[in-house]
Amino acid sequence: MQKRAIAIHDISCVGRCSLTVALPILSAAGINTAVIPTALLSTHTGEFTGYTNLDLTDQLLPIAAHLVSLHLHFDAFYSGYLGSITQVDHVLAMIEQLTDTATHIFVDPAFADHGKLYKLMDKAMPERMCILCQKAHTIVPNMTEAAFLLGLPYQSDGYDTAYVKSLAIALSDLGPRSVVITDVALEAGQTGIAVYHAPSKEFSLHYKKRFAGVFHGTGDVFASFLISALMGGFTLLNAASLALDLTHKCIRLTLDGGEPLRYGVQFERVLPELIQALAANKLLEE
Ligand code: PXL
Repeated sequence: MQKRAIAIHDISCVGRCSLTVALPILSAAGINTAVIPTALLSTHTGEFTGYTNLDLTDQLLPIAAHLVSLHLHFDAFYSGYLGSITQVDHVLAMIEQLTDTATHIFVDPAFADHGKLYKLMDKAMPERMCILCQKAHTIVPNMTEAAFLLGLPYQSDGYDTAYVKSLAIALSDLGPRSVVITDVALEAGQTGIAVYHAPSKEFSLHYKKRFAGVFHGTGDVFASFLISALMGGFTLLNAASLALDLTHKCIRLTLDGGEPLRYGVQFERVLPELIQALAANKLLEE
């Protein structure tokens, strides 16, 4: 049976983030993906100015009510960038309405990076997003979001493995069984992810060479690869490792291509590899 997901993020017309990466990546993974756009922006809010922003908050519950009447089962519920704390409350209501015990609830608490809230974010967002994370099976905060969700100050460097592990465990204690923290920098010149699976208590770190620059939308690209692999039957560890490899490749291709970084990363060129990895895993499973 084809898997079905519902993805709840904004649409930024230009800049390759949120729905304009989640939809193509999940679709390439063979997942029937429904979308609920939370806002319509002309671009993302990092490195662009003068963007338009149409808030779609008043559409969220009417859309959900109609979808409920269709009696659809979603294998994955995937929320990302949310424009306001009211939207977080609506997404909490949508979890009640649109998920069942077999739905994987995947929350990317996309509200901050590099120690700062995103431009339009309400200061109350970390606290409210924490309530949404409590309902999730899997969360994918970056290091800034991980600290802010726990009410801790952001540490840009000078931390150790024990600190990252303590963040991951504290986040999973909120509710999620799987926590993947991105943008973990334990050593100069490297960047990586921390993966914690609460049922097995397994914690691991995975690194790649760090490229200089700010890569917009890579949190969304990583999360979308991760959920695609999880839906494709990968274990958490294998899914996270594949998502890291593919995201790193997107960044490398983008730097080689010379396009301004504010336009996001060339994830399109990596989709064949995602499809191949999913097909190989399926063969192994059969
Ligand atoms: O990628 C996260 C994101 C999503 N949507 C909008 C954003 C950002 C990050 O800046 O501005 C509108």
